[in-house]
Amino acid sequence: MALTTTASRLPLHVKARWETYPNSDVKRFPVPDGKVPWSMSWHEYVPVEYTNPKVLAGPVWADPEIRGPKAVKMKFNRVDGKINRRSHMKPDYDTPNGVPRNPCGRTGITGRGELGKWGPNHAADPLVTRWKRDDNGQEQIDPKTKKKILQFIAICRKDSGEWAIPGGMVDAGETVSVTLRREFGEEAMNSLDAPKKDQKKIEKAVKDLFKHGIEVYRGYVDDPRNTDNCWMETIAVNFHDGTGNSVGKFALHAGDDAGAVQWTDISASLKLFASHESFIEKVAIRLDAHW
Ligand code: RP5
Repeated sequence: MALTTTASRLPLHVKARWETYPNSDVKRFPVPDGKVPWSMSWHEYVPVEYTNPKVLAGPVWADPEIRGPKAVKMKFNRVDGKINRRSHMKPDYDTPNGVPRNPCGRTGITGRGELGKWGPNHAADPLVTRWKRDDNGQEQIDPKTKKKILQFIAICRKDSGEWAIPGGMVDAGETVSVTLRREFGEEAMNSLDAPKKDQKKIEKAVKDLFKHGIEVYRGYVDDPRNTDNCWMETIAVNFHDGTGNSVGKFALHAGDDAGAVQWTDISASLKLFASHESFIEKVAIRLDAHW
């Protein structure tokens, strides 16, 4: 079960307090569990300010500055033009001095780090599953729990080298269902181990499977890129190929280099990027699978 802060009942983030900020040498100001909630006063708190120069350079996916002489006003807690700045978990997150404050508490870093948007950065995570089968098509049972073993399509992230759900950011103006299909296509389909002539069949199988998703999670992600002023939120949706005759029958490259993709057995011993294990656990519970 996920830990929560006693003060807020929101999840207690852990990876968002990891000492070294991703892809940098920046060290976070250490935040002990008890000082995570903003409701705990802490005068000695001196977070480190950090925004990656590639974010400051102003690519299309990044916001402009909201502080200083070139400050641009944004509509937080609302849909702002094509950008959804509402939070799934806290509809009225605080914006002291016009700067959003992470509803899950202190992270030891201010600014945007690697993230483009102030406040919530919305993502979508497609959780594509099938039952594990032997060569005769027989479903595999875990000897201890006596429950069927699920597999999901995992990718190896190029940035951190960690295994993860093939999710991605919701682009400005995009619906979550489009993001789910696009990210799955970009990150997992390219590695399908299938001859060219089968690609059309695969595309159709994915299209059909993605018509019947079940949402398993909506809210905060304990992502190591989070800061005091911006954070990841996601909608995770399960697309289960129960018969194994749809996407489940296609082999994936089980490579061990960066950017690899593979069917991965689901169990409590999984170690994944951000809080992805907790989304997978929800799918295991939903399908009464081995965990
Ligand atoms: C996580 O980051 C989300 O759950 C999603 O999987 C991912 C989106 O970020 P990118 O993969 O686009 O970097 O917080």
